[in-house]
Amino acid sequence: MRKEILKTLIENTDKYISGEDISQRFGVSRTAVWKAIKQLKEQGYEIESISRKGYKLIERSNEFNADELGIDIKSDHHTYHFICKKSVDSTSSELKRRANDNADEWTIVIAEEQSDGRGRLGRHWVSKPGEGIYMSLLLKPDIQPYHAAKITQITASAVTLAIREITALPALIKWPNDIVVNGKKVCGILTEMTAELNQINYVILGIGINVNGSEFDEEIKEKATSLMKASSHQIAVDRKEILKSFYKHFDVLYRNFLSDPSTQESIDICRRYSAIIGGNVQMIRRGISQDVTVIDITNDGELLVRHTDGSEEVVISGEVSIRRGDQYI
Ligand code: BTX
Repeated sequence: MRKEILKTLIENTDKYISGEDISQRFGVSRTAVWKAIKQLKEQGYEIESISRKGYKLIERSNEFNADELGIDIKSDHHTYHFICKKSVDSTSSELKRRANDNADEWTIVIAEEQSDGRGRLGRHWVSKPGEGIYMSLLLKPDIQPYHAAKITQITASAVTLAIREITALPALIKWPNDIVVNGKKVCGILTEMTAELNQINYVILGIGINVNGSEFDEEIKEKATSLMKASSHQIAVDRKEILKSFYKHFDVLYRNFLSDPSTQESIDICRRYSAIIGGNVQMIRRGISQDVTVIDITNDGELLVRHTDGSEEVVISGEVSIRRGDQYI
């Protein structure tokens, strides 16, 4: 009911809609309408109520709200199940608990902050309240496990396209799992999977995007930026617009991938917007740093590099970090 009323208010933004109209439309009492409006106000929606005129939505809540995301983000092919939290340890850990409890595919956990946001190889992801998108998505693809690495490339592609579409910032992909703007990291992707030999049980895609942060902790301030900080006008970016655009692109790329796992669509995007192809970088593997030239991303989403002795090597994503000089990239 609350979701339907919110939808009606959003569709009639800038207009008053009477309590009588709403109660007739949904066959509920005026008191039920009043209660739903009160709940929406508590969730941060600014709604004006004037007697004899009715209700008008003045401003949407800044926080993520599962009802609103469900109204704004839809697919013709599946139903998203949004779960929005004020605070969690990690959206990926929370989703894993739910996945082990049989959560549906396309369940999405989003939090305003994480107390224990996780990166790769046990690293930490700084997740300050309200400044970013901290989100995990549950997928159950019917594909061979060796194709799963491509899901990270699909995600990186969709995040990059969304950032470019909404902010016009020159976002680039730092293979395998980071998005950078002006050489600094704005997004990290953590892909986790549980699988049998020939079958994937589930994949949890964790995505962290720095959207509106302006100050970063000492440990990351040299390498991190946010979409707002990187833009010349320094105006806050609407996190929900980034999300909408991300799911629009992800839906298409992921569906094409499921119908043909050998598709090159997202690999081509990762090549086009690569931050490292053609560059000389340091590849750090198990604590050892090697100077290499990045030649290409292979059709399977691995990195093709040339060593200083001229030999070439295909590198898989799990094992390396990439740096350029003393810069992050
Ligand atoms: P990563 O291991 O490639 O990157 C982690 C490294 O990035 C850290 O060691 C630190 O140096 C740096 N870092 C930490 N926080 C930030 C930040 N906010 N901005 C820029 N750089 C940072 C990347 O791992 C994958 C991160 C995924 C995060 C998402 S958030 C939602 C989901 N839940 C969860 O616990 N993790 C994922």
